[in-house]
Amino acid sequence: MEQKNFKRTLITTALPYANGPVHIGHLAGVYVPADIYARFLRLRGEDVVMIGGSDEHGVPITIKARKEGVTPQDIVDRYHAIIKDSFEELGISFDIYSRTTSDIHSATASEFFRHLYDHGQFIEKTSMQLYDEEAHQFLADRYVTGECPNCHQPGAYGDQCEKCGSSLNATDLINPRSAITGAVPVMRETRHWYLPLDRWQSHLEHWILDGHKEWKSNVYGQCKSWLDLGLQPRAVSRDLDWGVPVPVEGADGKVLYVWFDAPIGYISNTKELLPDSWQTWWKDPETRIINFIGKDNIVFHCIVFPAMLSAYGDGFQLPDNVPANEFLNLEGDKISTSRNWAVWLHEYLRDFEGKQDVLRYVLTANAPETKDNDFTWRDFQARNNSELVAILGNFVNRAMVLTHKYFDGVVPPVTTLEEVDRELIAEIARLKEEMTAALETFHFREALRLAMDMARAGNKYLQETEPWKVVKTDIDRTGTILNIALQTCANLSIAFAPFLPFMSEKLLRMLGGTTITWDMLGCFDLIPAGARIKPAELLFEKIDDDAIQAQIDRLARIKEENQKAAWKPEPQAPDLDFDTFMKADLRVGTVLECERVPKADKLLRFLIDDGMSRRTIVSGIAKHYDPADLVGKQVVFIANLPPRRLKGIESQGMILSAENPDGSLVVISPSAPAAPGAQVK
Ligand code: B3M
Ligand code: ZN
Repeated sequence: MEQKNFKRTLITTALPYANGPVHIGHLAGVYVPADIYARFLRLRGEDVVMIGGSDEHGVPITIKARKEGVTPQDIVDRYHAIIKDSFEELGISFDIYSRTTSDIHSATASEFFRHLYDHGQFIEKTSMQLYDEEAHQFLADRYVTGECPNCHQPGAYGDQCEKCGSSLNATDLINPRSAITGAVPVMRETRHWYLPLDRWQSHLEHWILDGHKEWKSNVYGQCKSWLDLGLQPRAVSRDLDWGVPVPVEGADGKVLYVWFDAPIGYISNTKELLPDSWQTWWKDPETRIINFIGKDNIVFHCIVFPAMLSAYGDGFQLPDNVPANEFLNLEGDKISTSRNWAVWLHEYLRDFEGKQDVLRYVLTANAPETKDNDFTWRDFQARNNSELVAILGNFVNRAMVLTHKYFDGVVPPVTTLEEVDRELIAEIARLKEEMTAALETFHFREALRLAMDMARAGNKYLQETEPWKVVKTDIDRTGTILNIALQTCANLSIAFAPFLPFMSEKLLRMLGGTTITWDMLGCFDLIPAGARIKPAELLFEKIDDDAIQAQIDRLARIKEENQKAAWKPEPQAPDLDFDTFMKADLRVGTVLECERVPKADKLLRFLIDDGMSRRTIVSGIAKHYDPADLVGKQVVFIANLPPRRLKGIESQGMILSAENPDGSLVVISPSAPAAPGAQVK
């Protein structure tokens, strides 16, 4: 766009694994920015296709299927439908959203492999790989976990460490374990096809390091460190029964590695959409290809897939840019599908019906463009209430309501422009320039802020011109002010169209408009004088505390469940000699009295019948019991500890209790009545 003249743009979006629904992390990282860009280019009248689809192969799918006792096809059918529907409802404007279990995809991926195979673009190698003898299966990728050899994080996957982001081979893991059975794998020989990335080293270096210095620094930096390390051959097949079969004699039981077939999905889906012209979108040098991805996908899109395309030849174009975002966290913690720590899109759409644009707004305003960012429900509420409602919604509402009030809903003409009017017009023209530059360079967060600045400028304009006062003395001037305000509303419907498509369309309809283009932005003759505007409806409504609290409570419940699930008993203490243990005098006692210790919120004072006499014991379990409930109960206590003073009370022993994963304490009691003073043996 800057240097070269392109005729069309092919936008691809990373294909989400169909092993779960999509969440706000996916949206903020890939789909919302891609959609903004696609909508922006379409508004400029450019020729665009936006390609999406589900990634339905790979180990995340088969693991999920095994866990649920269903087939991988069942899993992908379920999640593909949820993902596709929720994207559509959010207004992600794919030209096609297909899937990698389609026939056209198997045929395309298969042909791609075969072409590389026939042209000597692979090497075949026999190597030792991890094998699970209980499951009778080789363990590749996510089927094996272990300690990361780079950052030493436990639980790294066989293909990637999620902690440090490094891409791994299963055999690199320290202390590997099978994710299927937990077994310690053995080594077994197997034969695979490798793409010799080393052959493409200088080609890729030239293309990226010399040719694409304009890429985002996170993307360029990751590529550079990969290239600096020196590229190695990578296996592109796996011993699995779920995937596209390796189309070579004698390759039974072997499928294409998911990261080999998935990016070919971009091609298959283009073919499915445009059977006759797909090649133009992939092979014409005047096509510009943009891959929107998350940061964990950089190496596959910048190194592996370009090497595959180059190895294929036949005119396949490499991407012009690969805008990858960083990660979005949720309330301070990493989003995780397996820990259910996410805001799921389909659930959001159910809980916040009709508020698609609010989510799109918040995810863009807070997008992790240059560093990881945090989504919080309080921020979501604040951005809705104090930005969408109070700035954008408020301005449009004032302009429209005043027009109805003073001019019966008919757009008044402009008589003479004053300085303040010209300033607003100039301000909007300036903001347009800046927005355009930001959008062209994938700075969507900045572009959205500039769009909101237009609404701010509109509010300031009404504040300064005060049409509600002017109307008492000068109806012509009032008309001019409201004309300018309404033209500003029309400008807002254009400026926000890439970001908030539902709002934009509604606003345009209210103003009586029909079509918009990016060129029209900055014009002040968008709605003709004399035209009639529709009644003013609210564009946004306040989100109240209850709705937000319900979401915060849901997350708190999930956190608690996760803590419980992750709980493990303390490791066993070092050995104790028998004689020492025998010195401890453990007894049963009956609780005669129990009450709270004043000014000590943790302590209870017990009076215990210990068979010989009565003793006082102070115990730190006040948070877990109502003292009245303990009277009459039997407890176990250590009788021969030296007395201790707690809050001025002498405690003559220690009551035993057990600590649960959630920190709650339960008192240990005999399972049937025992004589007070009976020794515990
Ligand atoms: N499914 C990984 C991911 O969801 C993978 C992307 C494929 S893009 C061709 O992060
Ligand atoms: Zn690591």
